[in-house]
Amino acid sequence: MDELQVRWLAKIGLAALSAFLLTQWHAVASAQDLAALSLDKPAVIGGATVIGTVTLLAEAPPGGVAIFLSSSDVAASVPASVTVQQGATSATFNIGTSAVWSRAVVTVQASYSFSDKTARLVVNPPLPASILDIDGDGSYDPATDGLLALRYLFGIGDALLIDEAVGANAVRKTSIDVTDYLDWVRPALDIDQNNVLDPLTDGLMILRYLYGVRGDALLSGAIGPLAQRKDVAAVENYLLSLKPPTANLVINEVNPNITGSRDLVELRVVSGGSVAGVKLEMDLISPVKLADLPPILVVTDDLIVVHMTPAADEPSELGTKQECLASTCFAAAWDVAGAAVGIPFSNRILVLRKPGGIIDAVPFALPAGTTTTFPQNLQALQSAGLWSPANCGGALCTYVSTPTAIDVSVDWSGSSATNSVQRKPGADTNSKTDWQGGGSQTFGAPNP
Ligand SMILES: [Ca+2]
Ligand SMILES: [Ca+2]
Ligand SMILES: [Ca+2]
Ligand SMILES: [Ca+2]
Repeated sequence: MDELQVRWLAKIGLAALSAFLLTQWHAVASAQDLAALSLDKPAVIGGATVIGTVTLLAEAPPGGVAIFLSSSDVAASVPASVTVQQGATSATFNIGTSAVWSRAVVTVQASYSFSDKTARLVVNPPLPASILDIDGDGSYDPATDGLLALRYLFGIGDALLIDEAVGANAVRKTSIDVTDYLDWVRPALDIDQNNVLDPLTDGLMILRYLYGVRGDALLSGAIGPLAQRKDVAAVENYLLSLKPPTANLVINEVNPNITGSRDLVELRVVSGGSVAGVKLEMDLISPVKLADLPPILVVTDDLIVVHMTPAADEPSELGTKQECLASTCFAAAWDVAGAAVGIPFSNRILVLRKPGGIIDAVPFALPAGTTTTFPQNLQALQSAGLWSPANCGGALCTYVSTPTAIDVSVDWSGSSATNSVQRKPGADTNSKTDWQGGGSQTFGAPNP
């Protein structure tokens, strides 16, 4: 009973005191009774069921005890209450989860009288493509990704988990982010498929594979009891599936001129693989990030459409091309949510980049464009050997050179609310002749 309650009691007088004490007796006694709320797993892929357990400090009194439940997020649903039966100290309940497009961190709460307990549950999207890129920097590295996986399998968490083991461009930098990620992909780390996650078998093979060890040496002494995946070919194929190569892509269609900065960029897959770690940027000098591609696996001729300034119902598709149901998404293409910026309809270079290099880059210009930073950006692209011609008549390309910086760039003046500039099918000479301008846009479909 706190000071406020004492003062309040003094006001209402003794007549009410006995009634108050009767109701409070139970509450005060039971306030200590809710000992714990626990979940059978800390993370699931949306759609799975989690079992929660509430535990009392003492046996439930006659009539049992109703524990009220709540969830902070629609991704996880709990019953309104769960009853601990008379004489029991605990009860379990099911937590249903739903499919999500991005990670949802949910707080599940159990309340009994004045006592609350909470538990953290992470509801994840489908498994990512590049599972062994643990730190999410777009590359597979034994000294970072391999070490993180091994430490995790040894049960190491917190600061020791990530100590000197995340790459410079890591997306997952903190121990919480890395642990959440490994909890998510955990089922895939059972390399020898014996239903046991073991650092000295599964972890060792992951580390060896990332160090380039192949053949019998990959498996030597590292297959657990009752393993179902235990021959060299099966283990190598499985590990390869967790470590797909980075896909090769080209910028395929652009419209920088759509109302509300809802500009679109289409990418075409030249050779399949993962696009995790691939970024779409604008300009080489002082680049502006337009999009981080999600960790999906793509195949040759797949199309990816990046939506700038995406609406809430245009999330990046992570599992299938049909996840986005908005009328502005494309059923036959991967829709990707870009940054909340438009692409200025001026002179710009669009750049597709992966860790360690540029995948594709295209300079776009208007016949009378005067963007001051454009010539230097074009010169940087040419000097990197990524655009032809490599210069303008033997000199640096400027607005007054012959030809001009605009002459050697793709003319995107035909872009309008409905028209776009498009790569000619199959053309990839890194020059303006690869492109055609001003036709009706064909986002999410092959270019004509
Ligand atoms: Ca990595
Ligand atoms: Ca195993
Ligand atoms: Ca789609
Ligand atoms: Ca197209």
